[in-house]
Amino acid sequence: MKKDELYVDPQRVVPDFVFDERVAQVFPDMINRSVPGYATIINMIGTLASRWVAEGSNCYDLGCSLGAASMAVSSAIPHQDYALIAVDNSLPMLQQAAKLLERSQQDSPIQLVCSDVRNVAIERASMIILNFTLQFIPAEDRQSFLTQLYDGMLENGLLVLSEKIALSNDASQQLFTEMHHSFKKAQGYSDLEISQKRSALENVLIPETLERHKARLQEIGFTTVEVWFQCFNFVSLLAIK
Ligand code: GEK
Repeated sequence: MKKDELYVDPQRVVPDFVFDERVAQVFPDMINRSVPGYATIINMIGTLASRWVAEGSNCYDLGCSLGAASMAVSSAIPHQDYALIAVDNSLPMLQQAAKLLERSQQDSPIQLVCSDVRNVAIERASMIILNFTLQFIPAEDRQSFLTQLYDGMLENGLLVLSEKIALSNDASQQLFTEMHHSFKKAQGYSDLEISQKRSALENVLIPETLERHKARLQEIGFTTVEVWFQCFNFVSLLAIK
């Protein structure tokens, strides 16, 4: 696995973050060292899939990056009678995902699709995974996008929504930001790398509060909405139709 050193050198102007070829090359290292609990979340997505992905249904991994969640799903499901549609709008990320899939030699029904997740027709979905993707969708589109997902889900279908969150209490926001930075330092990132990455993401990754996420999912119609994972300002929710 190639090490993420994208922000090691000082940059006069830090451009907005994009999922380009350079990011695709180092992505597994980047996300594991940036998102506390990422490996656990990926594992548990497999566990959730083994309960939810019904025969004859579709499972969607939206914003799939290199396909880690899709691979966890396909390893966890005992039958082959489902379609797994993994979507990302970054071609370099998908090309890297295709290489990894080929190498893994998994006999799985994963279809890689290069598209904006907002343009995907969702049908007969028993499970939809949004693992740290919604945060990159413009805030004004989130309600209609999630409604579109809800409409394409089967009764009792599962949405897994993982997000970096903002905290409405300023002291808590400060505390969790500091704890996240401590986590990144412990993972070997320098203060300069942390601050340059933060600037790069500032206009690109827009976090919302947990209360906002929960209220919106309930408003759309999901019957059960629960946090199943949290580490500092990183959460994963499950929402059942
Ligand atoms: C994982 N889920 O490893 N349409 C399609 N893809 C998008 C869009 C969009 N509008 N916006 C962003 N992306 C993965 C990790 S990473 C999270 C997800 C992170 C894609 C983007 O290209 C990237 O691959 C992914 O969403 C977000 O389980 O890097 O913090």
